[in-house]
Amino acid sequence: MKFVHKTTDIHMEVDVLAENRHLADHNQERLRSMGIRSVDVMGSIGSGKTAMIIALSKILAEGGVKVAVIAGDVTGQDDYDRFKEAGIIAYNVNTGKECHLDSALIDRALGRMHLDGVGFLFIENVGNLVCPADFPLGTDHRMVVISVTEGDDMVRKHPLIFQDSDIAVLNKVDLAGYMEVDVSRVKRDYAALRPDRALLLTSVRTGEGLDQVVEAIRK
Ligand SMILES: Nc1nc2c(ncn2[C@@H]2O[C@H](COP(=O)(O)OP(=O)(O)OP(=O)(O)O)[C@@H](O)[C@H]2O)c(=O)[nH]1
Ligand SMILES: [Mg+2]
Repeated sequence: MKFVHKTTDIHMEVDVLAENRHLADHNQERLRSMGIRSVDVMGSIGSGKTAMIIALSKILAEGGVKVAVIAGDVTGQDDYDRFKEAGIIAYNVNTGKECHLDSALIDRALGRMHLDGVGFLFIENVGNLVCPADFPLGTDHRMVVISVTEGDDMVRKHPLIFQDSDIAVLNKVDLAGYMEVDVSRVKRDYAALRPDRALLLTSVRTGEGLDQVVEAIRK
């Protein structure tokens, strides 16, 4: 009896992930047909995802690109309010108890947003380095943002999300000295996982490294 129960659980998980991937393909087709480039911004809680999206949007807007954001949070609209205040087209998605966005939530959001003339869409995922990894949303890029305030072991502790992302950023490097974090150690950990890619070092506070992130997301 116990064995049967376990088997059922596994099939349910496979179904959920397969359904998510199916809808992710649908989201990708929809965004591409509208000429919208897109990035799923994942990362640890408080690593600077919202601040970075606002800073990147400003750079893209200066280059004539109209930007929209889907703000994903468990509850509330704090990040949504910050995007609106920054003059960015924004849509708020609350996941309730879930610790990640999924393709169905993005499908629904895209159906309700006014995206005329938008060239770039950021999706801010729920802040954590575990759940979002299994749920691609159909974006062109998946970016993971960590910061020096979480210490130097995030890549070692959460390898999956770094393996499943094509862009990885270590933010708040302006605080590395205060936090006594060895940035080169984080770079080495990432290089061991993804020898084909470089960890991007940024400070939204000083603007360091942001141009490299823009270059990566525009590829
Ligand atoms: N010193 C410094 N502070 C930063 C930097 N980037 C963001 N912050 C600050 O870090 C705090 C958290 O930034 P958010 O942008 O809210 O982080 P987040 O990842 O969106 O947070 P959640 O959505 O709650 O997971 C804010 O007080 C930011 O001003 C940075 O590069 N340097
Ligand atoms: Mg945020």
